[in-house]
Amino acid sequence: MPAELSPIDKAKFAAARRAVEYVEDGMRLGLGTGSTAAWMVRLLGEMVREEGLRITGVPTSTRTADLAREVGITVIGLDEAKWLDLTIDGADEFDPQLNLIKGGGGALLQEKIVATASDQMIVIADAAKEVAQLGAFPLPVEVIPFGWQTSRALIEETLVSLDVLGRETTLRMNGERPFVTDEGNYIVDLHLNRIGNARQLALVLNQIPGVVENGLFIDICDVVIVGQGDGRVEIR
Ligand code: ABF
Repeated sequence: MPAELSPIDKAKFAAARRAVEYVEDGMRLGLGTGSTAAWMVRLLGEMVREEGLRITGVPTSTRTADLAREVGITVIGLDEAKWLDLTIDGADEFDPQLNLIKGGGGALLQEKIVATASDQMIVIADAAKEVAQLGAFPLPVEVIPFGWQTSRALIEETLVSLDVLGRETTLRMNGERPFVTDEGNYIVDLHLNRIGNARQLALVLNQIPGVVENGLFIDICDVVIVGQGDGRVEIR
C-alpha cells in the first residue's frame, strides 16, 4: 500500500487490491471510472508491467482510457472486444441488494453499457457508500442537450407520481457552462433523498424523451468489495 494515504484512500486502495485478485491472464476487462477505479487501473498496470499479465481493457471514459494507456494496459473499444469477462468499477451508493447509484463522475452511460456487456461486475467502494436505501446521493440522469429543459420538466413531472421524497433537480455545471459528458450530453442530478422503488424509477426515467440513461444500476452488480479505513475489506 502506498505510504501516507488518508483513511478514505486506504479504503479505496484496499478494495481495488482485492478486486484485481479476480483478474486472470487473458481476460477482457471493463475498466471503471473514478478515484477508486483509478487505483484498480494502476494496480493492473503494475501486474502487466511486473508480472507479465496479459489483459485487454475497455475503458468507461476518456479519463480512464488515458490512465490505462499510461500504465501500460492495452486499450480496445467495446465493439472490438464484443464481450467482457469482468468489469471492475466504483459506485456512489450501493444497497443490500447490490443495486447502485453511479454517475457522480459523469461516466454513467459508458459504465452501464460496459458493465452490461460483462459476465461479471465487481464494484469497489469505501464503506461510506453503503446505504440501507438508495437516494441520498443525487441520481444522475444523462439527457441530450437538444430540448434539455423540456426533458428536465418531464422528469420533474414523473417524480411527482413516484415514491420519492425529494423532487429538486439541478443541471450539472462545469464552472459557468453545463457539464458535458464523453458522449456530448448534459447531466441532470435528481435530489430525491430516498428512492422507494429503484427498479420502477430506472424504467420510467428511460421512457422520457431526451433521457439517454440514468445512474441506477439494477441487477447488474454481482459483488461489492467494501474497503475500510484500516485497509481491511469485506465482500457483499
Ligand atoms: C464512477 O466513479 C462512478 O459511477 C461513480 O460516480 C464514481 C465513484 O467515484 P469515486 O470512486 O471517486 O468515489 O465509478
